[in-house]
Amino acid sequence: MSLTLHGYRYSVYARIVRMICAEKAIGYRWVEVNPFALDLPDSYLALHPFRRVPVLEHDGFVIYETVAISRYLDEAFPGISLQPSAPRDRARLAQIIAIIDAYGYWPMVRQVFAHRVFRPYLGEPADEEQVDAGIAAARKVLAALEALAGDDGYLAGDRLSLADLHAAPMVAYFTMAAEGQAALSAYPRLTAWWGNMSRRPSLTDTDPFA
Ligand SMILES: N[C@@H](CCC(=O)N[C@@H](CS)C(=O)NCC(=O)O)C(=O)O
Repeated sequence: MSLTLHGYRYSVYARIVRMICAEKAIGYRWVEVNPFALDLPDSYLALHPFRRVPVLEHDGFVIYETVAISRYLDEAFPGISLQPSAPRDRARLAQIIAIIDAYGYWPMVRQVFAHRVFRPYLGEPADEEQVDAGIAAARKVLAALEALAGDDGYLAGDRLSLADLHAAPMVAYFTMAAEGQAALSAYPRLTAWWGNMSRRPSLTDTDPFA
């Protein structure tokens, strides 16, 4: 069996896939790709025409888009199941992941984390307006997730699912910013959820800043 994950060490989307592999004890070969590089080789663009990471290759089967990769890994490999079976729980899982992708990634990662944490880390200037706009937009996402989260400490259903693993890398980056940490603390269910998720080995073992 050959499994290769093309990803960028700082990518939250690649980290989602790495967390799934960790939770299901799936071994893989990691190929580092910086999607922001201007000189991405044609061989990579043949795998991902939209110049993003991650891409998964499994015995010649190539797939990109994290939602598709996540479901494939959960369904094609043994280990704990990361998708509920009840239709409403499955719908909730899909809804939460869609909210995170459509409304959460940009403000939490590309505005708050990028401008408060990553640019300063690289010695580059931060844009305070981006941080402020990101916090304002992220509050709406956090409020929505707070309202949807389950009673058992997980986002969808009563146990760990792809929804938790999709959210965790983005919340990890968001809360590296003091403003992000403060914003999250206004939401008690999410704060309790994050208290547990932030200690999971699948998250801590994939921390690019550790
Ligand atoms: N819809 C894609 C999004 C992946 C994505 O945006 N990855 C980021 C890194 S976290 C990336 O490759 N960014 C490069 C860019 O924006 O040019 C997925 O779900 O896999």
